[in-house]
Amino acid sequence: MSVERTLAILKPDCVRKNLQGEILARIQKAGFRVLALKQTRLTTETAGAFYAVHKGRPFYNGLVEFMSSGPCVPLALEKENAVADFRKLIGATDPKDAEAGTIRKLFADNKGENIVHGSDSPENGRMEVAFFFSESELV
Ligand code: DAT
Ligand code: MG
Repeated sequence: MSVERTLAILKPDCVRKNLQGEILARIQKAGFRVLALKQTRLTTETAGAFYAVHKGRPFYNGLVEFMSSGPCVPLALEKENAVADFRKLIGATDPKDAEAGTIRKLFADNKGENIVHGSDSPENGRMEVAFFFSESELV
């Protein structure tokens, strides 16, 4: 296993529910190092660009609207096997399908508003980290 970077985003529903600290504590307890974090607000343009891979899907417009509906907290994380381990920590996209004890199972309302983003491959992890943070901010 190699050390990887992954991008997490505490989504606008997480911030609205004031769960940032609770979720960050779970991420840290699971052994992830935080290289960078900030609070920001995506516009429809930046949210659309971040999720460009889903353009054309029926849920795309709703996803862009939701992700730009309020502040979010992107985090650059590092750990051995970070991408797969983070996906395991957060659980399936739809909280109904997520395993017991996962972040989405515990805190998410539905498939569209599911508390947290996690990159799906090491390559996307690097690209998504770079979407939010410059190399000099990763410390
Ligand atoms: P994940 O976030 O688990 O990687 P994804 O990449 O397939 O899932 O989709 C990105 C986000 O889009 C997901 O977190 C929530 C939203 N989404 C995906 N499928 C959806 C659906 N069928 N209905 C509503 N929202 C959906
Ligand atoms: Mg995805």
